Amino acid sequence: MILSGLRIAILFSVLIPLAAVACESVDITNAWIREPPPSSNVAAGYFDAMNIGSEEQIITSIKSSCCARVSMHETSIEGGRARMHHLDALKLAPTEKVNFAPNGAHLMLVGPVVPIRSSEVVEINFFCLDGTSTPIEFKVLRTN
Ligand SMILES: [Cu+2]
Repeated sequence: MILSGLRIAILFSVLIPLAAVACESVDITNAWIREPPPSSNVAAGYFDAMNIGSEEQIITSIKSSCCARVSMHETSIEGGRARMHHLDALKLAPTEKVNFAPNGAHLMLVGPVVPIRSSEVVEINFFCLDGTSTPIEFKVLRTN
């Protein structure tokens, strides 16, 4: 009996922070930035996001001291050409997973003020609609 009570207490201690801090119920994994050419003023970041909570979550902005500007972009093919569009927000239904991946949606990092070179780590903050945020470490990877 004592043991099962303890188990319940542990369970609640795990679940309550997720419910209380909304952005923490967005699980961000595989966060990485493609190392840009040395002369480039832009870089692209990628990640997988999953809503592990029970309510819809909306990522409303992404900020980092790494760069002058960070925004979410999606890519579409129009007339055989890839075009980027600004994404105002990213909505995630419960259990929904989205992938920001090469040739698709990505983070656009403009005007880096820190070196975005392979083996560096760049911290990027995800902000949710309720004002909470979660910091994510993006690894810079060389792909060529
Ligand atoms: Cu872009």
